[in-house]
Amino acid sequence: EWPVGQEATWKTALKANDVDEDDVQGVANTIVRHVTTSLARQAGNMDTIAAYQATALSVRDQLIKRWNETTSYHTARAPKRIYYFSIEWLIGRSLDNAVLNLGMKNTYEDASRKLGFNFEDLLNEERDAALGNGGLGRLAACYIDSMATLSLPGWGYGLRYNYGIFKQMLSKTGEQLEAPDPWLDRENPWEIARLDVAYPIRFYGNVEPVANSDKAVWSGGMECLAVAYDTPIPGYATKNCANIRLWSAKPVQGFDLNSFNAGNYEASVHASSEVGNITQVLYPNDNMYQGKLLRLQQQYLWCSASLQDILRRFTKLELPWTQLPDYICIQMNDTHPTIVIAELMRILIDEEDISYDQAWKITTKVFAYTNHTVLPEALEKWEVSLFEKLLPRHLQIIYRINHDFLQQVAKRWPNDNDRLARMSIIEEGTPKYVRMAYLAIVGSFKVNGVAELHSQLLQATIFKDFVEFKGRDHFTNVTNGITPRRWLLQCNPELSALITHSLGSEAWLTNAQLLKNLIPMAEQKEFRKAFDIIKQNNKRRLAEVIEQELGITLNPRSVFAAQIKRMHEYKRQTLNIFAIIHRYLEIKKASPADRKKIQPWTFIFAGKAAPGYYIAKLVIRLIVNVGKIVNNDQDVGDLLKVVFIPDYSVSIAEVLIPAADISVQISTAGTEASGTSNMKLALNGALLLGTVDGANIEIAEDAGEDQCFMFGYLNDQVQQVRYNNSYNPTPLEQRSPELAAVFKHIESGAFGDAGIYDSLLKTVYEHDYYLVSNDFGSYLAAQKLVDELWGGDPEEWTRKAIITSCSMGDFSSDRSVQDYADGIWGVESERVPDN
Ligand code: TH1
Repeated sequence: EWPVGQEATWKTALKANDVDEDDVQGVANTIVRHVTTSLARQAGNMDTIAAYQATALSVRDQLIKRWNETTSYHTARAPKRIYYFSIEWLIGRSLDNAVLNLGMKNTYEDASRKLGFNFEDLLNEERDAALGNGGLGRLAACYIDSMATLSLPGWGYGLRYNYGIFKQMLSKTGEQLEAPDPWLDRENPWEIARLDVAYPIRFYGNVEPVANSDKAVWSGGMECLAVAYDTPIPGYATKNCANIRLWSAKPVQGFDLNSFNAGNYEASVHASSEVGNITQVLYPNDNMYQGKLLRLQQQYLWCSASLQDILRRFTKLELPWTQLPDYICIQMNDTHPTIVIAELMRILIDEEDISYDQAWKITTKVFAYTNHTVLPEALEKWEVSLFEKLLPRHLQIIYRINHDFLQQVAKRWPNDNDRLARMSIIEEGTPKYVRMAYLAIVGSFKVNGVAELHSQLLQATIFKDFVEFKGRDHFTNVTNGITPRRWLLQCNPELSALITHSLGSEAWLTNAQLLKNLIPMAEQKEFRKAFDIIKQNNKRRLAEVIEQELGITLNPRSVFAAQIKRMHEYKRQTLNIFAIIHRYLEIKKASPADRKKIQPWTFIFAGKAAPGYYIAKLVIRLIVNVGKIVNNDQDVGDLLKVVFIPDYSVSIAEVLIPAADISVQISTAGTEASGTSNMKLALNGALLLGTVDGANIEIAEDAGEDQCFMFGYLNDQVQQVRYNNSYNPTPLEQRSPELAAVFKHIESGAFGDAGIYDSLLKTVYEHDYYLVSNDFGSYLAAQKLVDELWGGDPEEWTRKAIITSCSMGDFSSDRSVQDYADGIWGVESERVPDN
């Protein structure tokens, strides 16, 4: 391996660069070396930003070492690999997570103290990597953490947006303002630019058929390059390190040489601007599809580059193409990467000379598809004309796939034209559309939903025809999960220490089922007290941040109820804010003596609205303005506070979640596919106040319904109620007199000029598609039960919180990822030996 005769020098050098996990001076040495070399500063001359950067670079060295060992081990072993394709990666910060997963947190704390810094301060200098909107992007981040921790041979693939999710600010009148998120303005120590790993990507152009074959030649149009940037992801308690490879678009040539030579400098740079746009910015829609050309360009660049990269790795094995499915599996995180199916077909047919039929056999054994939503407005449908312009060859292939597929359908159901129209990958009409979910189902060997109810719903509703055609086995469920490393160990160090102490080991961090061994501790007063103190400390920590940032003083003895998620009608932040106004009116009505019996609540909201989502933005405005009135009302005092925390992020979630007493999960039944903040909050001991929807159902099952406050119409009643709301409407006064009173109060101008919320109220007055009025009464009733427990039996509350937290083992993303590995991917652990 080594240059002949130089082995000793190499080995000595490698050894000299090694730092033991507990070698404080050694770690300090590497930090100082980065200050004086990488950062080019005089030793000692550094502020906290520089100290953070040098520390991050030191940690990065550790990661790269493991990354190298993992890659060469996997190359030598050549196992089947799993590739997780996600258009969003909502990673957040990496420093704390990395040192914890490396088992070096103490060492780094000591080293920074010895260099004159407080490690906690350094952590706060890091910017979030916010390349995602919400649950879907954060799920990918949790899954790659689990893939690394389970030592699975797997990589993530995505896009390196120059701008992540926008920064949210609030105007004086409570309106959401958006600013760009220039997260790369400071150098990103967590990425490794691989300027040598670049693939050509074509857009537009022409297709020429090749006579007597399935092949075609696609040429012309616009070419650019996709360049790789790697983010190493360390596993916990393993040397394995996974990778997220993100692509950045770059012009094939920086400028046009001809114009440059002709002295036309401006024209020479100009040509590349369309290419430069492609990976500029993340689309800020969650659960909402917008058929924009630039988005399709993003999807194709990402998929084509990733696939070329994967196939290059496979071809080094010098195996026949028929063995591709034995060596690779590609998991599609929603339909965003579905074009990769047509891309694999194109490469196999046009570039590798494989027949169409053979290519299809191979292709349909490689892909699996995860669906994350049943909301019709979120399902991707590309206009055929746009598709044809940008990706003409792919459209041809999709037509062929559809043709063969419909022929099979027609064979099974002769003369059923309705069925053919329903199932066609091409939606006929003006305009015509490509239905990406259908293409994903037809091109995959497995389709899954993300919680039990959601998976059942998929099979019973939007994919029913496909279940009949493909068979039950084509569809399955993998309930979502969250990584206990970030969502307990990192964000709640005190509770983690209590758990480790009580279990006598850290094994729960890789085997979350062990948490249930602590359930009996809920009966012990001492343990309850310890648990309670930790919750109080976390609440105080949050209250301090809110006091500092927003100038609102909170009562840490009040119920902290958190609804923290994207703003969306189906998630019903409306239900919550209307109930808050109701509570406010009750407090105002009560006599001073009666007020003493009212339980104090703090309602905490955080979440962004898509910039074009008018109603969601109005809800933010209402929440903020209700807060302004309520928080400053002398009659109310400590009994009610309403806080909207701007610019919700992974880092903010890490402070909010450990401080919550109540987890507000109140989507209309059947609308929230899974939810994942419900899992994070429960793991940190918040009681579930929720509807019978998504993963709430499984959380309540595991924690025990006694621990939860469930309410609202069930999924199977929603259709009927919705129908009645539209076609046999009753006045709001009858559906819910309490809500009618709340609306009256809003309309009186109590929270800003009369009229500003009219269009929001109208959605309820009229169709009330999300059943806000229908569920209002039972939501109030559920809150009343919360009041009784909080005021009546605090010990019992803590008991329930402990039981909830310790029952969440099933919601570790390790369990989810293991389910995928066993049930779908067919990949096994390949652990780098410890030596
Ligand atoms: C979310 C779902 O709404 C949520 O219920 C689920 O827990 C989460 O995915 C993870 O599975 C979704 N996010 C998106 C984002 C886009 C399109 C569809 C969905 S569904 C852009």
